Amino acid sequence: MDKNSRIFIAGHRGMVGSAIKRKLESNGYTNLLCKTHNGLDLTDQKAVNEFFQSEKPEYVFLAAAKVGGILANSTYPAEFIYQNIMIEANVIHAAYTYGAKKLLFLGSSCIYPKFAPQPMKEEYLLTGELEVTNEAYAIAKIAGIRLCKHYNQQYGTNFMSVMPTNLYGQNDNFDLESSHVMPALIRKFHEAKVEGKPEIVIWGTGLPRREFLHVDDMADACVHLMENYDESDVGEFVNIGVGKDITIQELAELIGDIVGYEGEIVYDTSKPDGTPQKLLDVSRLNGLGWEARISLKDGITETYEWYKSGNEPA
Ligand code: GFB
Repeated sequence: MDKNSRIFIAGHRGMVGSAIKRKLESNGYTNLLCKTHNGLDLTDQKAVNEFFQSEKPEYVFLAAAKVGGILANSTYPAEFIYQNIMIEANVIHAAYTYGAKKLLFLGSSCIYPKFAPQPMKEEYLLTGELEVTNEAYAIAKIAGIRLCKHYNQQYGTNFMSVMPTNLYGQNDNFDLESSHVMPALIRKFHEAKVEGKPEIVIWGTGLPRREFLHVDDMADACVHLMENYDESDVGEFVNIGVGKDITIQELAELIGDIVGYEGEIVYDTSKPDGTPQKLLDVSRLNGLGWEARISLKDGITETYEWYKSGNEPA
């Protein structure tokens, strides 16, 4: 990528897209193409084609997606499968049609089988049943990965896919119904502390294990891959994570310490646990010269400060 290459960040207002934008800007890229949802509806094929025809992006970061936590995924499966499939199909096909040089598609670690051996290697994809709470989203993301693979195979495109673990950081969604566990717990602990509540409620048993990657590390990895590698180097896709996980209970205790909450933690076992463990094998990524730098404690502290400062999404 040259510093003045035309780079399209699909989803630049989301948590991941905004972090990629910050990273590209700090690396000196000057020609970033960004469109708000009102300016360009990525589920509208005609609009996407017109955008690609007029702007001819050379590099595409496909970070736009309908995302959410365990409750949103299981409550609105039709929206998750429809919107994600439409966005992926439209953007990937337009990138091919209008000759993008390279595209980076973001998958998700939840697309591996529910009971995949841990840590999960790239080759475990499609070797078993999916987790029911996010099956719709997972099917859509698998479709995106296979779109890239088959366009490369048939048309000789250079479309890479990456498989991030659970992400967190600034511009995350802190809505308690639709968010992931990290922002939900930061908010719950903060409000409980401010309001002097004697206990806070965590969903599920607290026993599931999750791996958390700060979104600035994620953006750094995406830009590193885009700058230095082609699809033939990464294989079908590459995991992006830290290679370490913790239980939801340990996460809650860590957030409680950072926030300074001294009340009790109780577990609402009527809420789903989801996949028992999600831990990525990151050896392929390490072999491509990248590893995560931001510790969980530092990342949560920074995210909590951002949350408290009342920042609006970029
Ligand atoms: O982050 P999360 O919503 O999604 O939940 P997944 C992770 C774990 O935290 C589950 C528990 O075991 C939840 O039951 N948990 C505890 C909570 N308290 C809370 C809370 O207040 N809010 C939330 N949200 N969870 C998602 C997928 O799975 O991961 C998506 O549904 C996506 O498709 C995303 O892949 C990365 O890690 O279970």
